[in-house]
Amino acid sequence: MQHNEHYQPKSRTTPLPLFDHPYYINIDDELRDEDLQKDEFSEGKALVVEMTKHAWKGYRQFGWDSDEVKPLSKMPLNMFGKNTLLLTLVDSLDTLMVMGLKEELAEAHEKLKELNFDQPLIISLFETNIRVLGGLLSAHALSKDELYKEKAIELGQKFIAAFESRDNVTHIFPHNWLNLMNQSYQTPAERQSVGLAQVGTFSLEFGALSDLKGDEIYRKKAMSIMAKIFEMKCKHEGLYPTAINPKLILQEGSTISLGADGDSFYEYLLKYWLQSGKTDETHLRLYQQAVCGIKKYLIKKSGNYKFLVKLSQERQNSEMEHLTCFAPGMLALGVFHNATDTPEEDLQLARDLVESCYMSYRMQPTGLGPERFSSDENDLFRAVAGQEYWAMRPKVIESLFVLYRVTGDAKYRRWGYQIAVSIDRRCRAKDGGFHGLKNIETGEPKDHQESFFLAETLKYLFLLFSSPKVLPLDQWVFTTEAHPLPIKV
Ligand code: DMJ
Repeated sequence: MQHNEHYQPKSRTTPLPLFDHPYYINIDDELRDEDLQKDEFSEGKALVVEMTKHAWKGYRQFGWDSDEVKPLSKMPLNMFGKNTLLLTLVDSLDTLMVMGLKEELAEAHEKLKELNFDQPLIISLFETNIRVLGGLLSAHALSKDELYKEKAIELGQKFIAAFESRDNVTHIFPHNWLNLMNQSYQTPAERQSVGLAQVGTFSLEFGALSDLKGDEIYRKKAMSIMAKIFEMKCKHEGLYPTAINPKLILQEGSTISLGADGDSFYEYLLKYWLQSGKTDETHLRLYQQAVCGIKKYLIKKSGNYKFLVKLSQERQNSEMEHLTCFAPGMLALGVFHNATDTPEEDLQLARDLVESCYMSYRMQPTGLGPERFSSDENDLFRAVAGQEYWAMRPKVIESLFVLYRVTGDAKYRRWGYQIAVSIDRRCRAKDGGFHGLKNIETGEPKDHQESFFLAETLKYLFLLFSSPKVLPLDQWVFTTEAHPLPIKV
C-alpha cells in the first residue's frame, strides 16, 4: 500500500485491537531487548539520521528563504506574514550538530549570516523566544561559534521592547506581539489576561542569554514575571489558572491544565532550578507543590490506565492532550535529579502516564496519535471529535527519551522505534520533507512540516537511541523546544 493512499477504518464501538490494521508495523518480535539495551541502538539511530536528512532536504529545496515548508505542494511557508526568521534553519542547528550532519550545518551557518532582525515583522515573543533565541543559544553552547552568540544578543536586544508599552511604561508581563522594529503590540484580549505558559517560559533562555552577554537584565525580566505569578494565592496546591489576570485576581472555576497554555510554565519550574545548578530553591519548592497538585487534582484513573487531564469549573475533563505528554518526562527528570521526596511514586506515575500517551499512538491505524484523546472507559484512547490530527509534536517521544534515560527499560526504545517507523511510513513526502496528518485514522496528510519536527521530534528520537553519554541529563537541560543548555556547576 502506498503511503498516501487513504486507509478506511472499520467502524468500531470498542477500541481497535492491537495489530488489527493494515499499517501496523509488527516489529515487536524482530527487536530483542538485548539489542535495544545496548549503549546505543544503532538501527534506530541510522533511521532517524536518514529521516533528518530527508526533512532537511525538503526545507532546503522548497523552503530555504522562509520559515517552514509545505512538502507536498513543495511551497515555502512563513509564520509571521511576508518576512522570515528562517525558523526551521535556526530551530535545527543543534539537531544537525548533535547528529554530526556537517554539510547541512555548513550551509545553514552560511545562510544564517543573512538573517536580519531589523525588519517590520510582527512576531510572537513566546514562539520566537523558544525557537529562535533558544536555537541560537543552544547552537552557541554546543559549538562556541561566535555567529550564534552575535545573533542571540542581537535578537535579545529586540525583546526588551515587549516589556514596554508604546508610551514607554515598563510592565512585568510582556506583550506577546512585538514588531521587531522595536514596538510592542497588545491585543485587546491580552489586556484582559495573559497565558500562563506564554509569560512563564522565558527563564531558561533569558538566564542563558544573561550569562552569555554578562548582563543580568534578561534574567531579571524573567524572574520578575515568575515572582509576580508566584504571588497568586493558588487554590489548587501549586497549580495556576492557564489565563492569568494581570491584576492577579483569582477567578472562580478557572481552567487548570498542563496542556495548551499551561505546559511549559511547570516544565520551567523544574528546569530553571536545574539550570541554576540547583541553587534556586523557590523554583524547586514551587515544582514540588505543583507535583502534589497534579497528583491531587489532575490524575484520572480509567480501566488500567492513568491520564493527566485538565480541571475546568472544578471538574475533571475526560480528555488528555498530546501536549500534556511532556509531563511523564518532567516527572522522571525530577526523579533523576532528586527534586521531590516521593521518587518512587513519581516514577511510577511517569511510567503510567507515558504508557497512556504511547497507547494513544498504538491504538490508531496509522500508529500516530491524535491531538486529544479520550480517557473514558468505553472509549479509551479514541481521538476526540475535531482533534484527530497529528501535528508532528515531540511530546510523547520526549517523555520516552527521558524515561529510557532514567530507567534503562528497553520498552521505551521499542515504543519510540515503532513511532519512528510509523512517521517514516506515513508522513514521508517523496521529494523531501515530512508532513503531519489531518486524520490519524484515515492517514489524510497535512501539507506542512513544522520547524519543531526537526528541533524536537527527530532530535529526541535520535537521543532516545543514542548512548546516554550524549548530552547527559546531569550536564544539560532541554528547553521546551528541545534546545540543550548547559547546567551550571
Ligand atoms: C513546541 O514549539 C514546543 O514544544 C512548545 O512547548 C509547545 N509547542 C510546540 C510543539 O508541540
